[in-house]
Amino acid sequence: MWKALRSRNTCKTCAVGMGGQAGGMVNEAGRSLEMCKKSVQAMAADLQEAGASEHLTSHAISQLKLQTPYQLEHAGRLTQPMLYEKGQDFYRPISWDDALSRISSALKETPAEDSFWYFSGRSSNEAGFLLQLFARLYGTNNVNNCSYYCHQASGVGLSSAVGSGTATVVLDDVEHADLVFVIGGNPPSNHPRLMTTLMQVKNKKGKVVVINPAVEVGLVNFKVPSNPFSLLFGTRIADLYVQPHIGGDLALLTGIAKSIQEQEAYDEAFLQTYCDGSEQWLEELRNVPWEEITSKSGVSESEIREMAELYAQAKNVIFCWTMGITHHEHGVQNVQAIANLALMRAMVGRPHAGLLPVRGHSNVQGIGSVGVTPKLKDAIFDALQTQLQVELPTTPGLDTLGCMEATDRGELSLGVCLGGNLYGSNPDLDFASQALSKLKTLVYINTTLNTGHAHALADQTIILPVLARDEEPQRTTQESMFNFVRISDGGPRRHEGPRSEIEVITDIAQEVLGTKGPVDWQAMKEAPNIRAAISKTIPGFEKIGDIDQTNDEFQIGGRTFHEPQFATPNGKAQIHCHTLPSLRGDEQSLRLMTVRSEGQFNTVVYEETDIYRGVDRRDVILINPEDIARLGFQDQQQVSVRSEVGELSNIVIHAYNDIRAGNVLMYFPEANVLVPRTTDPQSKTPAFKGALITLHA
Ligand SMILES: Nc1nc2c(c(=O)[nH]1)N[C@H]1C(S)=C(S)[C@@H](COP(=O)(O)OP(=O)(O)OC[C@H]3O[C@@H](n4cnc5c(=O)[nH]c(N)nc54)[C@H](O)[C@@H]3O)O[C@H]1N2
Ligand SMILES: Nc1nc2c(c(=O)[nH]1)N[C@H]1C(S)=C(S)[C@@H](COP(=O)(O)OP(=O)(O)OC[C@H]3O[C@@H](n4cnc5c(=O)[nH]c(N)nc54)[C@H](O)[C@@H]3O)O[C@H]1N2
Ligand SMILES: [Mo]
Repeated sequence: MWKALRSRNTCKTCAVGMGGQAGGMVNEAGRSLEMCKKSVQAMAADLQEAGASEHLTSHAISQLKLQTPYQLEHAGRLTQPMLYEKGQDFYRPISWDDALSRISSALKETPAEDSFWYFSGRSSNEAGFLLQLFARLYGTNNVNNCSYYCHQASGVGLSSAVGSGTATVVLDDVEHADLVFVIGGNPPSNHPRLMTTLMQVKNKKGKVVVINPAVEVGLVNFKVPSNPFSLLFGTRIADLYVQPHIGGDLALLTGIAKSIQEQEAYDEAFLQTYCDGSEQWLEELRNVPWEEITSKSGVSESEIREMAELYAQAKNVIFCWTMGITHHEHGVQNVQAIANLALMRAMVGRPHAGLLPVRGHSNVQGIGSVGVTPKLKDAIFDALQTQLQVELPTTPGLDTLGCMEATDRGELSLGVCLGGNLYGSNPDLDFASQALSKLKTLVYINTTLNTGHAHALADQTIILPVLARDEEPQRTTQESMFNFVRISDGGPRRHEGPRSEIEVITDIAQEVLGTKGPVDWQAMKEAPNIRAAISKTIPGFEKIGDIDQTNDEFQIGGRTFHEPQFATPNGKAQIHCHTLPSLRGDEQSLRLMTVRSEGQFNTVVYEETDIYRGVDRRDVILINPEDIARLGFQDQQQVSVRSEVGELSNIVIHAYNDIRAGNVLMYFPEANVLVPRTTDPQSKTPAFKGALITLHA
């Protein structure tokens, strides 16, 4: 374990960007040597014995369906291709040759437009680039990634504001900030390494403001493991902790802006010189009544003014946010409101200040950069056509939920999933199972088992076992949330059986498209050749072409804004105006957020306990005692939880003071049964934090 964690590979968990050539426990600034429990757990999962294949042959589908994510994950590594055919009770092992030829035949028989291609964010840039290229040459743009269930609203919102969809800052900027806003995220649990950076900010007398309907203990006080003082006494994190209602952020952020305007603490010259749209926005801020802001956010005027006061006094401010902002019907508007607030005080377009969406999977950003999106950026589309001499489809491609819905309508018949758990990460799980079960062929490319392998079965379902990042025979690359490209050395395989993602993709592509096409798939088996193609076609990735010689990990060009020159067509940032949405719900219903516990990574559950929230089981609903009394229930009572799309029975009420009354918390992925398929119209991100539920004895 120790050796594996320190090997020269990018960390497998979140996108803070640990590892690469500095070794798995060192950050981008090359400074701290840090442990994170989640990376140990993810590594432990990959260090598991083989077992998943036997698990599938010894358990009937009906038994697998009863198993928890924990049981499936702990069945061991997948080492053999597995096949399930409708009507059978069990999966059965098949040879690689058989699996690949079944997949190739299915692809040849299916019109390309009837297929979809889903990617998680664990795979390498090289595998991502290759598979999206293959899918397009095969003939479809139904290519998307887990970002559509994650930070898509950040990408769309940021692009609309500054012309580029990722962080505007580098790690060093955050370390120099004197104020950091942490909005809608739980980094102690989900981005532990970011806590070291927050501690550094605090140690230099900087301040942290948290906006979150729940008080996350680690944001109040955190023990940074790599710092002995912090480990013993803890580091106080939040200077101000504000609890809006779920979905109240847009009103709250508008309120802070209004207060800044009232105190005339905004930078009028900056807005006029470097931004478009500020006049109308300032006018609207002037007119929006405080009453509307407080009732739609659930935060008092005095608290909002206190936040604005801290903001007005700060010189270098970083705004970070996570799923509490994006998992809403107005996710893009939330992100735009954060950008407005930052721009109004010239906090974008210079060093030590800016916008930082705290990304999820370790390479989700890279997967998006290298073209795993339904619509390619024009520059990439043109470069692929001219540099690789290929002809790409121009039909519109579907987003992730779009593919699920088209599948349910019977329009798609073949799906390929590179990693992830498409079923388990979906809203409305019953629908997800029903939709995916209508496919003729479903291909899962995974390292371990998950709930999708039990609940989402096509006529023919094939699971291909692959190597993890640190077992790859060749080097691969990943991109962090700071737009920094890392090299992973790979390493020795731990099991006979799994193949490299690159090998699997090129084999299928060669079989389906033949050897005579414009792309030499045989040559693409060599990762440096893939990098050469990426270097020629993906803007900002030019340096990746020499990386095998130079060994230089690099910052992607054109994304970090240290000057007020933005990536929009006229170089100016755009300010957006919004109508404030009302809070959801009424007297009887409660606003539900579906979130992660400390013991899980997305749909993979490593342990049942959530140490931060002090909860030792997952079949719970965390409710403020006021709501329990008001609705006539008791702490620890078993209830049914209902929403417009589903019901979960035998859920235990857990009295929880740290959540704002009127709002409740349940764990993803179990609670996905309750989440409707409501999406943000601009980003297509489901409102995983915007469900309404009622309780029943
Ligand atoms: N240990 C661990 N690490 C992970 C993951 C994991 O599952 N486990 N997953 C990875 C991935 S893919 C991602 S995307 C990130 C996710 O990282 P987070 O976004 O931190 O994850 P969530 O658990 O969804 O937490 C959302 C937070 O938003 C708050 N929240 C909910 N609704 C609202 C709202 O309306 N407004 C505001 N202001 N806050 C709200 C919740 O109280 C909670 O603290 O973590 C990554 N890292
Ligand atoms: N209700 C609710 N739903 C949500 C969310 C929420 O907060 N609430 N969060 C959403 C978010 S932010 C996200 S990102 C999605 C997560 O969506 P996904 O990325 O689809 O799901 P994961 O659970 O991360 O995928 C886990 C699987 O990845 C496979 N895997 C791990 N490493 C590798 C590898 O190196 N290669 C390959 N090929 N496979 C590998 C393993 O087999 C494992 O079972 O869920 C979304 N769904
Ligand atoms: Mo995510």
